[in-house]
Amino acid sequence: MAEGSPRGPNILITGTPGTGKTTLGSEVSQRVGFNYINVGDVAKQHDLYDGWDDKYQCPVLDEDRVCTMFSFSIFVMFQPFSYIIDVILTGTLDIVFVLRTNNNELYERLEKRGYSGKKLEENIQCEIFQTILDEAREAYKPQIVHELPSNTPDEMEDNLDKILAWIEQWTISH
Ligand code: DAT
Repeated sequence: MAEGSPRGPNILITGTPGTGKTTLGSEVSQRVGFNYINVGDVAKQHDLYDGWDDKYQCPVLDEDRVCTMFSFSIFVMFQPFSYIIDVILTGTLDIVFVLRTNNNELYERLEKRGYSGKKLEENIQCEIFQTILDEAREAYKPQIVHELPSNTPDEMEDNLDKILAWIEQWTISH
């Protein structure tokens, strides 16, 4: 973005692994030309970890270093493991979308991804107890947090349309 031009909105797409963040986030960014940042991938590349989470069997994100790294971003896509959403991006986010998927569907997607045993069960429990939605509502102003169903390709299309419409409105009003 050129210097002096207005910034684009910061959008967080979050949800339990397998709910469709990567698919939807890539699609949105392609359509509108925003930077697309998959926080999970960047954390992996730069080793932005601080320990290991036994429950979800994944690395724990080093939130301070992640925040430093993403302070420049105009489009943020967060790939949660257990640490989910308590990244201190609060001040910079304009909207948060939490993707939700039914248990059976999510189970199949995660199994296909190679999850099994405790890791699979814990992630399904995470979705059943709407952990990420609750954490999002606690971490951000509830009015900017929106729940989106993500069970079928049609729902993915609807979500894409909703996000694109929101971006258009945001752009008009800024
Ligand atoms: P995440 O980034 O949240 O881990 P993903 O985008 O990698 O999830 O999607 C996981 C798998 O599920 C992938 O094979 C695409 C599929 N998928 C995602 N959202 C979907 C939807 N709304 N309907 C059908 N399949 C979907």
